[in-house]
Amino acid sequence: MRIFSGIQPTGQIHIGNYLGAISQFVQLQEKAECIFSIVDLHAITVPYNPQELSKNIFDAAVCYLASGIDPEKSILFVQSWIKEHTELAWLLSTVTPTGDLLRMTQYKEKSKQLRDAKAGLLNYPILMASDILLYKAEAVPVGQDQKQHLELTRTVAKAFNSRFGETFPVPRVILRESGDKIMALNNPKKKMSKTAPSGCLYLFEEPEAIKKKVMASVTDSGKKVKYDLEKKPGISNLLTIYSLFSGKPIKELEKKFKNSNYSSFKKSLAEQLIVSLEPFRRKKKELLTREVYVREVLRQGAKRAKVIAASTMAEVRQKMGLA
Ligand code: AQP
Repeated sequence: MRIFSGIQPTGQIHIGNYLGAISQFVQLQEKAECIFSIVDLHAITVPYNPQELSKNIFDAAVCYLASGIDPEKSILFVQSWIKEHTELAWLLSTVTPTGDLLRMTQYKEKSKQLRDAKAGLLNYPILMASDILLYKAEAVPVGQDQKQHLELTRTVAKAFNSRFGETFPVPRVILRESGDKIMALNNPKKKMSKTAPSGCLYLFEEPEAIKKKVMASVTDSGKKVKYDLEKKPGISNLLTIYSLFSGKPIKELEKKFKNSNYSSFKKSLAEQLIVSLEPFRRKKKELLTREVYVREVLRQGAKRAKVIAASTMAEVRQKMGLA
């Protein structure tokens, strides 16, 4: 099975990105052919600073490697280095219904915040479809927020296949059963999001900051540490995080904290996170001293990705009558 997924180099990676997406990547690389990208062309669909972007691309590579992506097992590369992504995106735009793009929740939300959203933001899901289809991926591990874009990718693949003949597998989404939508620490009704830093707990956060953020996280007025998404979204989010990092089922945690108040539960969660995130911090520090190695991983990854991308494009051009 071939897998594709990406992360945007739009700033520090938070535990939502890790639990929803990257932790799945690390497991999948053991049993599937995995291709992971730093999707920089997606990152430029909203206002950005060019100097920061190039630093963020390097940091995203460090993050992938520090999280356990093994370049011997997976292909890791920067999207914009492979020109076929943008070429295929243009070709796929000719089979993508405009109405579907206008209906995308992410476009609606982000364009509302921006006032003068650009065409790139509207076309974002076509580029995402091209990322996936270029490698003929059969499955795509993502967080819940990307599920709708994946559905559009499926529509695009089917439309292309029916117009030009069987070319692309119709990829399925792989969502984590729990952890596919980690909520913001300061607002459990909103997704933890890089664009809202005050609600984020970052993967490489230092112990003091972990303690401070977890202790200050928003919960409800009740007293019981119990999973109840409707009535206790804050505590439920913290229980999910605790469970995923400790490997203990939520039921077991509820039992453990049956007689505890929120404060001692949060203290224990902070301690768990400090221990669980330590290896990520250590690995990141080590990788930051090995810049040449990190850049070489990206170079080799692009070389391998290019072979697959070029072969798909030759087929697509020929099927579309462009050869
Ligand atoms: N809160 C989340 N819980 C679970 N999974 C999440 N993902 C993002 N937020 C959560 C998943 O992380 C992967 C990489 O995301 P991205 O870099 O493409 O950024 P994004 O989806 O736009 O989400 P961000 O990082 O929080 O940025 P903004 O601020 O733009 O919303 C994806 O698989 C995503 O589903």
